[in-house]
Parts: sequence; C-alpha cells; structure tokens
Amino acid sequence: MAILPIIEVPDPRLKIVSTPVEAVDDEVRQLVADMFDTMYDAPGIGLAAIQVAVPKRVLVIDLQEEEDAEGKPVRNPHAFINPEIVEVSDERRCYQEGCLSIPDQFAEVERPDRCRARWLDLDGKPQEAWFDGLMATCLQHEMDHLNGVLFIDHLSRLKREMVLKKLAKARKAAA
Ligand code: GNR
Ligand code: NI
Repeated sequence: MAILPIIEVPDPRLKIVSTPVEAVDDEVRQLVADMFDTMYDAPGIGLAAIQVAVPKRVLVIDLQEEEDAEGKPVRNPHAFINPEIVEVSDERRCYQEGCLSIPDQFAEVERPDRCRARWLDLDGKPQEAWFDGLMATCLQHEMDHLNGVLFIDHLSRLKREMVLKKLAKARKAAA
C-alpha cells in the first residue's frame, strides 16, 4: 500500500502530455495499485497518473456509488491503460466538477453526455465500451489530465481566474 503525494496547480507537470505505456507489466500494475490507494485516501472518484507525477497514460476511476448494509461504499475499481475516446454523443451534460489537483474548488463543466472508450486492461487486453452519466464525465475529466488539460481550462477566463483566486485565498487562510 502506497499513498503518493498529489501534485496541485500551478505545478507545471499538470500540463504535460503523458506518454503511452509500452507494456502492461508488474511496474504498471504497481502504479495502478498505488493510484487506487491514493484515490481512496484522498478521497476522490478518479485519478490520472500525472496527478501523482507519473507522466504515463494511466487512469483509475471508482465512483463508489453503492453502499453495503453498514453504509460503507462498495468498491468498484476501474483501471484504464492507454485509453482513447473513440466516439462521443451529441447530447451534452453539465456537471459540477472538482479536481484533487485544484483542492476544494468546483465549477460547472459541459461535456458530451456519453462517450465510447478503448483501452487496455491490467492484463494488457484491449477493451471497448460506452459510458454515460458520472462515469462518462469522470472518464473525460481523467482523459483531459493525460493531455495536460484541467477542468478549469473548459471555463471562461473570468471563471477560471475566480476559481484560482478562491484557491489562493483558501490556501492563505490555511497557512
Ligand atoms: O474526485 C473527483 N471528483 C470529480 C467530480 C466531478 C467530476 C470529476 C471528478 S474527478 C475528481 C478526482 C480528480 O481530480 N481526478 O482527476
Ligand atoms: Ni482531476
């Protein structure tokens, strides 16, 4: 178990375009395991490798929407290696997004409602499927990270600057 430090804005590494994984080997599987530990600890519903300073095209998602009898979230981990979005719906949806690299800041982002993705699983096997709802939103948010894009990059300049100003203020208050 390894909880890795999450890098935050304005770290320039968040703008890196991550590189495809060449082989799904034990090193990649260890990275994925550490990313799950880090995501659950944060807690968050998704994490891209660059957020733990690894510029590889790897992301993990667990919406943790179900609960067991005691009200504890049921784990539903998904790992995506070298993911690509191959098709999106014309319909869009708005969702109040947040990001572990922009802590405690939220803003409405509009994205395609559904997306079809292609990726490698932990055995290196190609997979392809449609996603909708929060899974589609989260997958597109994580895909953006692999391309050096943050949710605030989808906002107007004014709104982006408002988010960054609020973050600066919150950090100052916490210091
Ligand atoms: O934990 C997270 N919540 C979230 C909420 C709405 C849309 C996207 C996300 S992803 C985010 C974790 C994160 O920063 N992943 O990159
Ligand atoms: Ni994020």
